Amino acid sequence: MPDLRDQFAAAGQGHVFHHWESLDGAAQASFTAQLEAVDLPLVSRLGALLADRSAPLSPALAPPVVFPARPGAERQQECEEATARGAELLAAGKVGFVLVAGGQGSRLGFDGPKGAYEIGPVTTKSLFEWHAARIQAAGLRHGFQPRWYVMTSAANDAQTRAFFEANGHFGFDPADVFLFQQDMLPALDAEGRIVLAGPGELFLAPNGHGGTLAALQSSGALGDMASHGIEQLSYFQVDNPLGRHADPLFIGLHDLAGAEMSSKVVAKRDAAEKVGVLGLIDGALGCIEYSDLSDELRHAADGEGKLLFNAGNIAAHVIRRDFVEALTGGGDLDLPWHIARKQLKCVSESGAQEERAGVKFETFIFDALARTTSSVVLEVLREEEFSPVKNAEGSDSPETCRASLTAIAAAISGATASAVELDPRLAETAAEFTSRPTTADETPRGVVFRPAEA
Ligand code: UD2
Repeated sequence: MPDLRDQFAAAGQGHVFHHWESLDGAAQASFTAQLEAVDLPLVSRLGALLADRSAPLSPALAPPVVFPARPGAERQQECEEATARGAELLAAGKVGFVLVAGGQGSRLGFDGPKGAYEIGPVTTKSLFEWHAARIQAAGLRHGFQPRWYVMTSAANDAQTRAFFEANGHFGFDPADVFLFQQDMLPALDAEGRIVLAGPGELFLAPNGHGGTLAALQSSGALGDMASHGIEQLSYFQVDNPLGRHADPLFIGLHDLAGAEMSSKVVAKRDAAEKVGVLGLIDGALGCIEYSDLSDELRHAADGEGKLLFNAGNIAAHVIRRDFVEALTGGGDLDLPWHIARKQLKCVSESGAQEERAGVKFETFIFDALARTTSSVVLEVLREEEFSPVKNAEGSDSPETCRASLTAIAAAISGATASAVELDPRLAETAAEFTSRPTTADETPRGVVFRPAEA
């Protein structure tokens, strides 16, 4: 123990041992394990970021080149070639599926991993199950056995594993599901001191979805992909059940462009919508956070009167495996750190519970876009591909998401109930759907269609 105490004291973090003597043996052991996992040099660098009072830079911002959602006739051939290429990569099993689900989803107010949230408009299908079905649908359509990589964090790993077990891995062979954990980081107070959640417990938070890259490497997921011949990663977030994770056009455009990392975007609802937009930041592709766009740029219009910064980031990417290998191979990924200021529930030096202003640190996956030499930005239609569950009520809530799922299912099936659900495995194979008799579910809430094999 003296070693660990000395190391923390030397880093100006000796206060974490304040309650040490009050802990019993088991508590001391678990606290020691937490402390040993802390990267003290990194904590010092993060503390220095807080101390840096220099004025923020004002980079030059410009809109990106976007491949339109409704391409004109002059692009038909390109679309056909790309779609064929994407389908070929899928059929050859060269695409792996990466779901990021390590976040805490606190805005939804749901106690449990967000993926366990039941989102089916008619059934109790969870977000996890929805994603699973979408991936399986791709396997059915293109004739391959998909591998699914799911990122959790210490905040929800055990619960997520239990949920997968309890639900029979949603029809996946467990050997085809690779769960891995991102790293956690200690939160700091305004002076850069590590915050304690309890007398023998650090206040830890997931290190942001940028942590996916390092975690793919350290968990062995990248190696697993290589051994299965996977060359491209289809990356997506847990909160959007509309995501088309095996979109041949997107995968094909990305591959034919020789892109390292590509992105899907939707047109912003209006200037006020609080989403990040893809854009050029001092000439490098990235995501411009809502709060970083001045009022003037937020409302600026192009020649056709459309918003100039209109490429709303839906956080769906295709990423080349060897790009992730190159970024993580040197051991220091060095994505920029983003600071989130929060009120943290913690324990004071006197041992009392209190709320204190603190800071969490995260890196973001889209900052890797700046490292690409080639990247495709594909616009897709919001009503077809983006209706996330973020808030308990209002916009981007379970209610709006179920309405979106219903609208899609109703359009495909012709059903007119207020809640309609179409199993994604069937939606992806719509051609078969039209030739198969539909069965109405008994449930009074609505109508549900299932494929014969589901
Ligand atoms: C994200 C984007 C925003 C927009 C929106 C689209 C950021 C900062 N903003 O907003 O620009 O594209 O999504 O829906 O990303 N996650 C982890 N580990 C973490 C943090 C997050 O796995 O440490 C996962 C999380 O489980 C979820 C996804 O990343 O699947 C998005 O996280 P979020 O809810 O914090 O992102 P949000 O909605 O603020």
